[in-house]
Amino acid sequence: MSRILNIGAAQLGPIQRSDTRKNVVERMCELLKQAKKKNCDVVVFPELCLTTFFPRWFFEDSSEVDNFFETEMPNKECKPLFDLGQKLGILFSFGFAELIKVGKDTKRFNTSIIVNTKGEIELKYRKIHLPGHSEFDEKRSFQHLEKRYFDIGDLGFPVSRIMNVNMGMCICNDRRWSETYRVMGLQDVELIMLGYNTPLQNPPAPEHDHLTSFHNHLSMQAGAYQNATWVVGVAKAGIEEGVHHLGQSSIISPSGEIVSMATTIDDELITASCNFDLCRSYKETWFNFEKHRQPQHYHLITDRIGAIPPEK
Ligand code: ING
Repeated sequence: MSRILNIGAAQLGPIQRSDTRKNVVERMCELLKQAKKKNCDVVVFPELCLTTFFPRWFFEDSSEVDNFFETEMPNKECKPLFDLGQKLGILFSFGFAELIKVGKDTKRFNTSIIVNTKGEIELKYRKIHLPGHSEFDEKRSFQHLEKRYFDIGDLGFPVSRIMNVNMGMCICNDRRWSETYRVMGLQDVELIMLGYNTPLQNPPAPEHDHLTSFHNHLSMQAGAYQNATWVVGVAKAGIEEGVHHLGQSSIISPSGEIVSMATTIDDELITASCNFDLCRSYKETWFNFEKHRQPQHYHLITDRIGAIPPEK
């Protein structure tokens, strides 16, 4: 009996600074209802999907930026989403800015959670690869201050068996780093759920801008194929506060093929019937890690941070 789940990628269009969490959650609930009509078992929402992508702005002190963070989850604003997921029997993941107190310290994370059909948080991930910069950069037409506002994730890349499938998460820039997928691949992951907020322009390298879409899919398709896992990448898309964000949310099979893709830059649900036994033929042949990997030659990957060129 094949292990098949109907997966929904619930892309969100832009969230403006004036949009409230209440009306964003209403949009997310509408997508969950559409997912139910399509018999979805699982729905993936984008990164930081309760507010506008605030790292595009510089805030001198944390009192202003903390308004974009959640200090508890679930909370009053998100309760309708948790309740609806439970009512519809849909497991879902979504990203939000998480603020926690650790003794006298405050920690801020770019976080994603999986909520099960009992409304419980089944798995949590905190973004490890934080792109951008930490100080105001006057050369940029918009900022990307994730290194200023978030701490590096402290939970690793956990994989858990949920609904008889090995599930893991990552967030946005994580998808560009092969280590992200391989650490989960070494835990036999079969479904990686990720959200992204990706501006079409990267001010430090405008010569890359025409390849934003290609690099988005290249990264996720390679990660899926090289680790024999399904990958669901979901955008917060469209023009947010004047910044154009990539759409093209996709569901990608362990073969690396895109089996479903969004065609708008607005709220849009795409779905696919995902057979998780498809992973096996890759895990037992090309990517039988136990049989083919030679970690005794891979030390540089963990021993070294930056590249060191050869002496000659
Ligand atoms: N966004 C981007 C990403 O990796 C980025 C980082 C910033 C890309 C600017 C291009 C331009 O898709 C996040 N949130 O990691």
